[in-house]
Amino acid sequence: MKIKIVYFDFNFWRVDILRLSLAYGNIAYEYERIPRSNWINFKKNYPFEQLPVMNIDGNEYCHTHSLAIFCSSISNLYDSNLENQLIINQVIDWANEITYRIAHSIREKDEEKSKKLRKVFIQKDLFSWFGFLEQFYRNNSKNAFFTGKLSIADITAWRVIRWFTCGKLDQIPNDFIKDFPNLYEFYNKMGNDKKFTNLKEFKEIMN
Ligand SMILES: N[C@@H](CCC(=O)N[C@@H](CS)C(=O)NCC(=O)O)C(=O)O
Repeated sequence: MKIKIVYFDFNFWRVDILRLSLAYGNIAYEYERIPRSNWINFKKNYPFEQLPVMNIDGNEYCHTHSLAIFCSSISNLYDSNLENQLIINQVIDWANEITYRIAHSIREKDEEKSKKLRKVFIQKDLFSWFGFLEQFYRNNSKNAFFTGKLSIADITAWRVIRWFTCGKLDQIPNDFIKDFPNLYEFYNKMGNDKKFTNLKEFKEIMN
């Protein structure tokens, strides 16, 4: 199978969970990065005019959740048990939900308006949506993983926590995750998995 992933020239959870999952499963892929500044010239070439896109044996596929299920299935990081599939899918949906909510402040070009939108996001959504995941993890996890063994759910939650704690999101303190002790512990444990941390994709994300 010939796989190519297309995304912008920056790291983001939507593409990174696909790459981390394939790499963890030792599955080779090509990676095409499109300069964000040039996107207007490329946008119309893609089925939903958004990235990430995956080209698999000459056919194009889109939407992070669908692509994550595909990548994790071939990497043995999805699950054949239907209840575990529901757990995994909800974590990916959570990642989409919190992304939609912070996106307003990221997309806003006017600096003052963007600051206000970020403040609203922090007051209204940041703590409640991380609180939802904390409770979800507490209710479902076993052996420190969402489904009892490493899956794309853990990779997704880890990558989104990394995004929110990397210090690049204005007004969000790096250590806010400490308010969610279960997620904080989960995040640190993922960083101790040598197979995971030795991936070149992991190193790129952490740099
Ligand atoms: N429904 C898509 C959303 C993807 C998305 O929002 N992609 C953003 C980058 S993270 C994008 O392509 N933005 C450029 C645009 O919409 O023109 C998915 O699940 O992957």
